[in-house]
Amino acid sequence: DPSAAAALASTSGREEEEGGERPRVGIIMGSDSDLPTMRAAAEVLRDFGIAAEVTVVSAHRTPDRMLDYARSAHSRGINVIIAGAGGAAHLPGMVAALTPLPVIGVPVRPAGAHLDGLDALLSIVQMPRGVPVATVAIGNAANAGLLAARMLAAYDPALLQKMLEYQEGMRTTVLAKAERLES
Ligand code: RP5
Repeated sequence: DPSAAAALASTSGREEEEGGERPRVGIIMGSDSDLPTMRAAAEVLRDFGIAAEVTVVSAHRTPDRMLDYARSAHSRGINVIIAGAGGAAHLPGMVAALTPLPVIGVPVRPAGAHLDGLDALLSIVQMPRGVPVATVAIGNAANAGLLAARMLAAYDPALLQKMLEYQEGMRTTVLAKAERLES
């Protein structure tokens, strides 16, 4: 899909331009067709001011690239990897096998998929003991971004403060809605 590919290039370019910082989160996906889902993770991280890189790495179609990416991520300064894939979603688990970094898996529901993303969810969540992948709900890349932000915030007081403010924002939004409903 050429438009998704263009969006992918501009997302990763923008991240580099904006902060000029080295990326701390690697957002990877099995195909550019996963971008409409995975974009939410990049947006959350941008809102928290966390530099991220975005690219396509396929366990099945580019296995050598997956090996290189996963083995080198920690020495390049990446702290957390978010990996999304649909169908036989082996990318997050294989990357977790190859890196010491925390890996967050996003089950993607490809357009027109027969199993509605359940195949990807089960492929990602059922990891054997010793090789953890933190799996979010089908299609919920925003939560993957938030989880990565929380991991980094645990060691970063300024980021922790932003997370508290984000939570407070949710609380006040919900309370305002409840009040409107009750009135
Ligand atoms: C998976 O196959 C990808 O992660 C994607 O969700 C799915 C379909 O890929 P395309 O055929 O659209 O490239 O590997």
